Amino acid sequence: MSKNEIADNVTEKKINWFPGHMKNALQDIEDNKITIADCILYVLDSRAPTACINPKVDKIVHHKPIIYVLNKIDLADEKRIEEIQKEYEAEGKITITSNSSNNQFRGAVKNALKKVLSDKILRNKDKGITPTYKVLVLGVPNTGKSTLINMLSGERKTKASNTPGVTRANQWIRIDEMFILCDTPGILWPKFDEEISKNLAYIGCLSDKQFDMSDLGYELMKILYEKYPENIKQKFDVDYEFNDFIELYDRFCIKRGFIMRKNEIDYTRAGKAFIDDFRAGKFGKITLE
Ligand SMILES: Nc1nc2c(ncn2[C@@H]2O[C@H](COP(=O)(O)OP(=O)(O)O)[C@@H](O)[C@H]2O)c(=O)[nH]1
Ligand SMILES: [Mg+2]
Repeated sequence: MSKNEIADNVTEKKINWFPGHMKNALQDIEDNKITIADCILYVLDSRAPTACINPKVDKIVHHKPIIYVLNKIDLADEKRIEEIQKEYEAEGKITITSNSSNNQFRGAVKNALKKVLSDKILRNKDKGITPTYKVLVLGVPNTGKSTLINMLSGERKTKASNTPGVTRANQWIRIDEMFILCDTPGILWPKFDEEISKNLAYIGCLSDKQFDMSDLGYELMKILYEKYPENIKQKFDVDYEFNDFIELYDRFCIKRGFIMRKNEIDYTRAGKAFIDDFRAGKFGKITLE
């Protein structure tokens, strides 16, 4: 198949995005966790934050205070995130930025929790009680929920991994004398719009097995070239003329040495490598939305 045909192809295969264990976890959150939670840390990936907002979760948590954590800020376009924060705040959402891998964000996240619960904390203080507040940590797979809890507690209390779907059971973890946090498995929803599913795939929230990596890598590079041309030009020393992006993409593949026998380009290996590079931040700080 030529790259032209690949580009015209639809990337997704028929996929069940909402397997039984996610359905059960969502039910458990709805039936048990949400009633006792004082507030929610809703962890989004700053490279595609709006794609991480789950319409199914929104329906069940709207009556609790929610802090939208724009996480992985170290990999994202901070200017664009400032704009997105303004858009969210105009909708009445409370937002903070975070890098779960960096302890320096601990204070800011805890302060946001204290702020969002300030009325409750004051009322309890007047009554002379200092309860432990319960915080539910939600988000699609791989946005950094477990890493955030570990960072806040200062210990590795919950397992983090760069493969989506590692946290299965809901676990409560004490982070200090004031808060206990519940780590939840990432929850998706059954039907995605195509752009949302691609954005979630690029940032690693969906299983790669569900995608044709050759298509996914090509489409990502095309988007990056449109949105962040300088980053890509610098990375690949683009100083030559080209007619369309397909021609340029072939040059990227050749430059990186993704060639098979008979001088054919190995699009699968190239696609996967470009996706890995993007996820590792090798094309710079990028936000896709
Ligand atoms: N660069 C960067 N990586 C992060 C950040 N937060 C989490 N990660 C990484 O993202 C991957 C998924 O993290 P994890 O906490 O398991 O996500 P969860 O599925 O939401 O619990 C792991 O490889 C983490 O090291 C962050 O703020 N910045
Ligand atoms: Mg986890």
